[in-house]
Amino acid sequence: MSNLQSVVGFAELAKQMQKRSAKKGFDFTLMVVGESGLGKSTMINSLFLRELYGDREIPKAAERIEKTVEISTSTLDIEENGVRLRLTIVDTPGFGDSVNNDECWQPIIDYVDRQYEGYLRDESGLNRRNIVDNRIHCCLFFISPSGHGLRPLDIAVMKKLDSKVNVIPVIGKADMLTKQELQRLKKKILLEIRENGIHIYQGGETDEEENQELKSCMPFGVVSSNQVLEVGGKKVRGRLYPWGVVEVENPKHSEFPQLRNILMRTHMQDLKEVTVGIHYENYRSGRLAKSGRPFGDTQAAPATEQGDVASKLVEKEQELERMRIMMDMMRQQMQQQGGGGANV
Ligand SMILES: Nc1nc2c(ncn2[C@@H]2O[C@H](COP(=O)(O)OP(=O)(O)OP(=O)(O)O)[C@@H](O)[C@H]2O)c(=O)[nH]1
Ligand SMILES: [Mg+2]
Repeated sequence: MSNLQSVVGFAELAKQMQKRSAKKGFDFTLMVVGESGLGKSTMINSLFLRELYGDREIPKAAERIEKTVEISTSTLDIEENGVRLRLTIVDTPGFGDSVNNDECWQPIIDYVDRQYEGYLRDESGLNRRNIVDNRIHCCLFFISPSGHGLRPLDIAVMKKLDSKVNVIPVIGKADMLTKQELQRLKKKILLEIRENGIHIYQGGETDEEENQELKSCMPFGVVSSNQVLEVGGKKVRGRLYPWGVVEVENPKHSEFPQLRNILMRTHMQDLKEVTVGIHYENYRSGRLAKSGRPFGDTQAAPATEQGDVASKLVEKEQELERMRIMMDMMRQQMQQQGGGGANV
C-alpha cells in the first residue's frame, strides 16, 4: 500500500505529455492592428521574422516595407530545445488615413470571425482530427505616440475587437517620446481604456510575478527597425540618430523584449486558453443561438427532413427483423439435415 504512490507515477504521465506536446509542437497566432504608419509591419519583419534570415543580410526587398494594403499572414516554424512552435502572424492594413473611416475595421472583424467559423465547421465535421486552427490568440493594438491618448477611432475599433480577441495595447515608435512622456501617455491611455469600458487582456492564472510584468508595462512602448547596426562591436537591430542608437532589443530602450517574453513565454498558454474558453465559446454560443444548428445554413432542419430520417430508421429495423427470421429458418433447416450446422 505504501508503495502504491510510486507505482502510480503521475510524474511519468506529465513527462509523456510534455514529450508528446514537444513533438507535436505548439501553435500561436498573433494579429497586429492599428492606425497606418505606426510600425506594425516593421515590427513583424524586423523581429519576429529575423529567424528566417539568421545571420545573413536581410534582402533589400524586406528592408523597404511598403504600406500594408491587405490582410496577409506569414508562418514561421521555430525550434527551441527540441520544442517546436509554429507562429502565424496576421498583418493588417492600417486605418485612419482615408477620408471616411466608418467601418474601416469591418474587414478585420470579419477576418477574426471567419477563423472562428472555419474552426466551428471543422469541429462539427468528420475530419476532426486534422483541424487547422487559425483562431487569433492575441491582437496587438498599435496606438500613436504623437497623440494625447486614444483617438476616437482607436476607441471604436478596440471596442469592436475586445469581445472577440485578447487585446494587448502597444504604443508604436516609442523612440519618439522621452521616458517621462511615455509614462504620461501610458497613464492617459489606461485611464481612457477604463473610462470607455474597453476590455484588454489582463493576464490569467499565471504566476503573480509574471502578471506584474504584464501590468507594469501595459501599454508596451515598442521600437522597431529593419536596420542592423554595429554597437560596441556587436551587431544589433536599431535606429540610428545623430546622438546615438536606439536598440530595439534593449529593454531600457524599447519594451519589445518584455512584450515578446509575455507572448512567447509567460502568457502564451493563457492567451490560448482565454481564446478557446471565452472568445471562441462566445462566438460558438452566439452562432448556435442564431441558427439552432452548429454550422451550415442558418435554417433549422425542416420538418419533412426529420420525418424522412424517422421513416428510414423504421425501414432499417424491419429489414433487420426479416434477416433475423431468415437466418433462424436456415439454422433449423441445417439442423434437420443432420449436419449440426455451423454456428450462425
Ligand atoms: N521612429 C520610428 N519609426 C518607425 C518605427 N517602426 C517603423 N518605423 C517607420 O515608420 C514607417 C511606417 O512603418 P510600417 O511598419 O510600414 O507601419 P505600418 O503600421 O505597418 O503601416 P500600414 O501598413 O500603413 O498600416 C516606416 O518608415 C518605418 O521605418 C519605430 O519604432 N520608430
Ligand atoms: Mg503595415
